[in-house]
Amino acid sequence: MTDFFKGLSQVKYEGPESRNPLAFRHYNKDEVIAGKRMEDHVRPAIAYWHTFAQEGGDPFGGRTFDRPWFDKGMDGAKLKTEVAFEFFDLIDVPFFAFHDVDVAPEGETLAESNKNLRIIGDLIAANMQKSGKKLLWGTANLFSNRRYMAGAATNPDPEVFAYAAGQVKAVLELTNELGGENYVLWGGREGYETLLNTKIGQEQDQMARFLTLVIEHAEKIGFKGQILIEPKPQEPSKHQYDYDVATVFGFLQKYGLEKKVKCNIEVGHAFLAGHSFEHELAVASSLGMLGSVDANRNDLQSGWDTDHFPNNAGEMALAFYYIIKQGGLGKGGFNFDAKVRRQSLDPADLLHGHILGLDTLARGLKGAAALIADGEFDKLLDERYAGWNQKGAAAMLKGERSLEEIAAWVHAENINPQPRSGRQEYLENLVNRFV
Ligand code: XUL
Ligand code: CO
Repeated sequence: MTDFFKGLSQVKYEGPESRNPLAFRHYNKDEVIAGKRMEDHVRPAIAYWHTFAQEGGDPFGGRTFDRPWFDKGMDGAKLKTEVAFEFFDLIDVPFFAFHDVDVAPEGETLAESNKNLRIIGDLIAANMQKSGKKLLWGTANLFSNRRYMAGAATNPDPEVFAYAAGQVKAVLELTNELGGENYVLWGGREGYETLLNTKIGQEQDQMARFLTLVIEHAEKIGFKGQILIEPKPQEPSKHQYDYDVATVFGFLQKYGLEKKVKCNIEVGHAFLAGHSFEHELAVASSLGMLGSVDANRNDLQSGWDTDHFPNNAGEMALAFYYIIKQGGLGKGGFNFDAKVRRQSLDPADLLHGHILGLDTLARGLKGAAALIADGEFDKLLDERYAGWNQKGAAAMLKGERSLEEIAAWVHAENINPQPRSGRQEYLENLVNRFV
């Protein structure tokens, strides 16, 4: 036991009236909602990078957090592992997620980095065994080191591609050994700053080759988890190739990979792409691509990817609507890709952030479940499209009518469509009843 969280005890559900700031008011993991325990709907995960590796810096000033594992090499990494598992227990969340460099320091060579990762990987495995905590996903950091400044898979230098492949091999194998349920590839610096030095087609071919290598190796080592791509339109590159769900799907289809990969959708990334979070979820779900979620929010005034903790229950209700409708996230979950602000120095602040996130998700989940149980919302949606169930319309959709036949039908029946209200405000009021 370390003394990092000295004086703090496990966060419990105390109900909406509780005045205890270190209690859940809405997140009650064992409460059954729409036939499933809340925890099994949400499958929440703690992001190692924001919770234990983040230093509190911003572009105008460095580290504000004082963590006893900073700058301490492998001894620090070991202490960080112990503290991480103490945190998973305090916040009582079943999953976590990590990049290689979050858990173990990078070495001078790939061999040295792999050795560090292996040592900490064994420590993580022992802690998982003891605690019953599970790995939602693993990933490789292919963007922080300067070798990746022009991308990893999409780098003009094939040696960088090869180095990144070596790095992913090690993290994918560790993820597999730890029973990870997903492996995530976020684009990092796969994109470009200026077209003046960039061959887009060449870079896309490289990215597809890299992804294919990862999929093949995952199959070879018997990895049973999902491979996920996390779309993001900009940051760190001006133009990121995995712009949004639709762009990722088009890319995967071009290279015949759309059945092998799903998406990890992040709230803040959806906003950066000019979409709402629920838009990205709805598109992914309709394409069979909704795999997992990175839960957070952006500061909507700054227009940056600020990774605040979620605080909008209404937004989460619409998100859960699509998740419940598709029967849940399967192997996916809600990873809190969110960080406390740079002035939130205390260990307890890490708990406050995650309590906010979990309570917000719980309120959203309950709202969506109530909206679905009530039934009017789905009924109105079905009614809006009911015309398509009629024989002639159904035949038209199936491709059984030519343009000539359709035109003839309009003339024969004297069809003259009358506009109907889209009832947006009615629907917004309906949603408000449950959120
Ligand atoms: C970056 C981001 C990453 C990925 C994992 O914006 O969201 O933290 O989730 O690499
Ligand atoms: Co993310």
